[in-house]
Amino acid sequence: MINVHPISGVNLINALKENQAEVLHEAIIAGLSKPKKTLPCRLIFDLTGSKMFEEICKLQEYYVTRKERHILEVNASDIIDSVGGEVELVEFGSGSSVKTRFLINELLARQNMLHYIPIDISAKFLHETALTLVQENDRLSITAVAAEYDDALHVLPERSKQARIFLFLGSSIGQFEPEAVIELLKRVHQQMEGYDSLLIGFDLLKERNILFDAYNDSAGLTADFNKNMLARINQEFGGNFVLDEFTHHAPFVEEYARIEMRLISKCSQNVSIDGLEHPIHFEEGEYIHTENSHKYTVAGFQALCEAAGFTMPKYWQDEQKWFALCLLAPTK
Ligand code: AVI
Repeated sequence: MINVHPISGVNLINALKENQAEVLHEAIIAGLSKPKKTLPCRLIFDLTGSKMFEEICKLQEYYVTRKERHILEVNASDIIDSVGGEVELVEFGSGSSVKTRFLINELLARQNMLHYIPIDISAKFLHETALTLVQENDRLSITAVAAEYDDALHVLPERSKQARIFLFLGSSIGQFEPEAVIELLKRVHQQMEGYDSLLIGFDLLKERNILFDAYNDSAGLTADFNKNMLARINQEFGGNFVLDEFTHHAPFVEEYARIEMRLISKCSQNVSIDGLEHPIHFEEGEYIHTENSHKYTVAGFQALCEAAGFTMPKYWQDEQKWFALCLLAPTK
């Protein structure tokens, strides 16, 4: 079901499924019923989770946002030069759009108006952000799309004559397993014209202790963010998780080159959720795998992009080579 309604200069397209809660409920039960328990990572970004993540982004240990912001700040002009011409921006997983502002400002210095199309699953957060952005700049027109990435691809507003820059910032691509990255990029490719481009921020492999500290911060914000998934199950799906009976742990798993977010049961316990015939049993030490964050070399990421039909004419890194932003062009 798609609703389009303008609120204070922002067009909103809501393509979130009406039975979203039901689908999520089923995915939660399916994941927790597996021998190796998992939770769907989209559970992490409700309004509370999105706001918690904003706080994580300010942490010294969580370098991801800082590095990417720096790359964008220093290279915004070069990035836009590399694209050329008047464009509109489509951003997947836009969150607070803080870093996107560097590109927005650069574009508005070159063109009169900019159509910005942020896509996010947290509808409330998306709307709040879009309203703030249009209030900040009257040469910006926004169509905010509340949707999962794949659904968004089918409800994007009709294009103008301008080229489009599609954006995946903040290492949001890192949540997907490499094969899923290829498939997702192929689907984005199908929606692209030869003159469009794709800009992706991805996190680079680095010393393991730096990676570990970024996802196991000393203030415990990432732990609270991870446990927010359990709190949501309690509030929205009639769960009775005791949050203190779980410990957050996010190791770097060499085999998959990724950080795995986990919640480890501190004791042997049972947890019930509405709709479950029997409670779910946890052994002491057993964990729920809640999220992945894949790390790459530039060459490794480039190989995935090429497999999806793109070339990588250019990329930018910070001085320490901790994070990279790459520009992709579709091969037609
Ligand atoms: C949203 N995503 C890019 C974050 C990351 O770094 O993979 C999620 C995150 N999880 C814990 N900290 C941050």
